[in-house]
Amino acid sequence: MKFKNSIAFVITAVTVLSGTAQKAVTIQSKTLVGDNIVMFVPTGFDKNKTPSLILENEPVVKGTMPSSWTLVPEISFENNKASARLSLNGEISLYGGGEVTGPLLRNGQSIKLWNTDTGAYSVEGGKRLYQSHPWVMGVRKDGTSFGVLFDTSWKAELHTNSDAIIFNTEGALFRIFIIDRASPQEVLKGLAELTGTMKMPARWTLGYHQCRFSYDSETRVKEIADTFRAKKLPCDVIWMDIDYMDGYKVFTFDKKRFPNPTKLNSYLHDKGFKAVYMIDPGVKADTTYSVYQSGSKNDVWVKRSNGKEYQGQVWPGYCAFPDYSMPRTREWWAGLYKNFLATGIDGVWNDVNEPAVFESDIPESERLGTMPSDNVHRGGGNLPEGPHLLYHNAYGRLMVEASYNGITAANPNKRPFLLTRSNLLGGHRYAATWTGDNYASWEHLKLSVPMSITLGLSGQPFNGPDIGGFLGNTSGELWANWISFGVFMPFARGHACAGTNNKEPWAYGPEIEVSSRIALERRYRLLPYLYTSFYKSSTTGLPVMAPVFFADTKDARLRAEEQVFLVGENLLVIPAFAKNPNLPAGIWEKFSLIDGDLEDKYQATIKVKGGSILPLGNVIQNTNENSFDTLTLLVCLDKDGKAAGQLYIDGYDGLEYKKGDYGLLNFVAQTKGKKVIIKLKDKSGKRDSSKEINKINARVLINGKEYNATGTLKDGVTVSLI
Ligand code: NBV
Repeated sequence: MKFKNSIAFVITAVTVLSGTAQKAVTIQSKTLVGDNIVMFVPTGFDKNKTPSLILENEPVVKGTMPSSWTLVPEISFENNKASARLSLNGEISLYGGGEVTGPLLRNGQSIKLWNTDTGAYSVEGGKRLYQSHPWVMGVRKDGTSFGVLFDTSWKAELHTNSDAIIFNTEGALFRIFIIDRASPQEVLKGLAELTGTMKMPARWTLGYHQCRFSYDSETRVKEIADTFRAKKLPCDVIWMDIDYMDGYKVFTFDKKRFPNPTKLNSYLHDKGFKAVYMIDPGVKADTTYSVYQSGSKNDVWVKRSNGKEYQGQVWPGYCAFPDYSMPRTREWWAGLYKNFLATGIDGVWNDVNEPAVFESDIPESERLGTMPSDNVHRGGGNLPEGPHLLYHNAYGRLMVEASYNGITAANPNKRPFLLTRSNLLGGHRYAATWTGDNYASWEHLKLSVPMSITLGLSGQPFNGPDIGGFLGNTSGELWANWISFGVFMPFARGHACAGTNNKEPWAYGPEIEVSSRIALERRYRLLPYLYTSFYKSSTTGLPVMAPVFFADTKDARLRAEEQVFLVGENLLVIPAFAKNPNLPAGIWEKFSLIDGDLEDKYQATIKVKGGSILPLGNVIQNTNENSFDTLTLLVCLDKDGKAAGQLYIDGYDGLEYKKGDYGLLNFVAQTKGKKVIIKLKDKSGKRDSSKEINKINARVLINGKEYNATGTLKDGVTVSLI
């Protein structure tokens, strides 16, 4: 009963401090903080009780709420718990809530915001997962849209009912931001104005990633890497799970199985791979271990309510947990990455940072899977001291901020890559994410599509599932189906749990290997378009993987469609499993990316939108290779015989692009009689793209037929339709 008592203690303590409970709370200010963004501040709001861990910057008040504004929340406070309610009028499709199971269309759903280690999404029927996104987006019948951001990390529940959005917390009053704009896309841009955009990732992070919990020696890692190259299966990254550590102690290497990480990393680099290594938050409470020693010296650990150091059991045994709410902890933690990354590590994976705690010392019925809610986080800087109940949902988010700073400081001229399991709305500024421990089942294969779309609609564009399913054994058929659409998702990584069958693309026999190769080659062909979509996302906040209703926000048929998805605006992906999906109206031409892809039963059908031009590269084995000795422009004309498209190129890593070393190329196509003329219309950025791109192959798609011609970047291409 340890936990229940401590909760009771927190509640009683807070009640006594704040006096009598009250119900409806007046709104002290309703101000305009952006283009059609209103901030609602309840009377009694205190940022020392509810700091913002979500916004990128403190909003600047630009005026008062417009008189025509209709979306005003009701706020209440009872028993020291703040809640908000926004009434809904008319038919509204609801989306968002971040990492959720269940349908894309969120009407009639309830979720809990309490970050949880939930293998196979089994905790409370999948109602609480690893991350918290207190955010809902509504789309009206006419396609206009609004978004509501509840700016709090206190433990909460979100109900998206038919008549109201209800957000009940277990903590102090919080601010609410409402955006009301002409379309869901504009609302998501508004969300990014509040929470920031994803930083442009290095191009290698968009390649295929191979991972497994139990690549448990450098010999095995090399074997995996060598097999990719021998079999000509494109791949950019090999991942090191906790197996590389010495007794699961973070920032250490097992001396026998991973004796020389520098050598292993350069072996991988020589073969065109990058190496990503896991770092967990729990630090083994062992006085002979340098990380524990330095952490203790700097007094960085989360405390019990009685002031003692909190210790909980995780992989290495009893661990202390860094209190990332303290600036000095974040600084100390960031500093740990320097020597670690100096071994040639390219990216970092922060896992189990809900934080998950085994609690094997507590009777099973009372286990919460995390630390006690009355543990103390001491804060500092602009963060107050607060209980775990306040900081739990921000634990992963503050950890990745510290990790991000460490990675950036260690390699200031590279773009940091960090993957996290736990996070909070706004945490996309620091880390990409994956959807945790899914199961190798058809149900989870299908679910991975709405899950990833919803993350994108909640401000986290860089995400994807464990392709193939993490837990349980995966059949060849399931794998081939999953990888065939998984390669079109923003983050494409195959992963598997220890003790399950092998899940590499070749593990299921020759037939599935052929299909896997086609799928991977398709991703690499598409990289220029994908990279350009990431660029757009990083500058606007729009998702990379979008729901199909984004193609026509007024088309009611598309609002609940969750089997198919868009990549950027112009590519439609219809996974092989999709049954009678609702597809957007207008011109969409099916096309082939790789010889044999249209005949392969596992592959997703892909279509390009009328009026657009997709830039495609060559099939390469990894992103170090030249994608553009010929640039392919896939042209799908609109009803007027025109098309336009963009290609973004830069140094693919590093920060020179911020100083203008990039090229944003605008291509246009126009029909003249029986000819289509494709040319570079204009270009922004200082990069001399003609050095990278010379030859152009244009493929024009009209009514299921294809017409080709080649030309140059300078002169363009003329394609004859005869
Ligand atoms: O580090 C092992 C795993 C990892 O492979 C997985 O992706 C994480 O979600 N990790 C969880 C720890 C627990 C696995 C049962």
